[in-house]
Amino acid sequence: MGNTFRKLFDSIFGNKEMRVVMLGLDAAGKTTILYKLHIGEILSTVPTIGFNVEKVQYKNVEFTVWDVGGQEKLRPLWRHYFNNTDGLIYVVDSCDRERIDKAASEFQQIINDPLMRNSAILVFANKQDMNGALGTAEVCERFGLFGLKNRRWQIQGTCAPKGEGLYEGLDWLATTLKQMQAAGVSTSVKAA
Ligand SMILES: Nc1nc2c(ncn2[C@@H]2O[C@H](COP(=O)(O)OP(=O)(O)OP(=O)(O)O)[C@@H](O)[C@H]2O)c(=O)[nH]1
Ligand SMILES: [Mg+2]
Repeated sequence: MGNTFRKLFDSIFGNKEMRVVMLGLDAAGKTTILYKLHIGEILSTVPTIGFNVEKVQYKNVEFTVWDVGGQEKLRPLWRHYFNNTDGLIYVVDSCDRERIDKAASEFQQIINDPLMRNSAILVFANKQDMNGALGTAEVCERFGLFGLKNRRWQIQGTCAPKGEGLYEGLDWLATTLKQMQAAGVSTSVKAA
């Protein structure tokens, strides 16, 4: 479809394209989530060096999801993915109690970046199937989510290999981004 026709088609049928960046510390479960959403299968993953990107269609929204490697040496590269991003999916290993504060400080740094100031924020408290996982209320508290001002955010408990919670999260993201855009709120910021 040509670009102009595609835009007209999308405006009639309410289709939207959204750019989403998925971040979180290494081994949080990002790549597992991306492939569960994209092909519905459990794949074994290797640590991501660089990024994976896939399109995920859900409820009239075509999400382009960028899954970026979370190892410490790769984190300085995250900001290169912030430009023009509508939504952040931040994935937390809810069992990794030792690194929960590190996960929280990296999260705060992302959402306070000027390029991310308008993006909707979805936190996946992943690995809920494991004994000792922090619950969503505790992750909320450790992440300071209740104190966020003028931000649209949601937290969702997930178990990525089983797909549990993933579509509930995407549902929220699709609805929220559509509402924000319908209200004339821009969800992304373009780098100057
Ligand atoms: N038990 C359990 N294991 C999970 C879950 N999600 C992911 N895993 C496992 O956690 C490990 C790391 O998952 P990845 O998806 O590779 O993690 P990642 O966030 O992409 O890591 P980087 O690419 O290094 O940033 C894999 O062995 C997954 O099978 C979950 O919900 N429960
Ligand atoms: Mg990965």
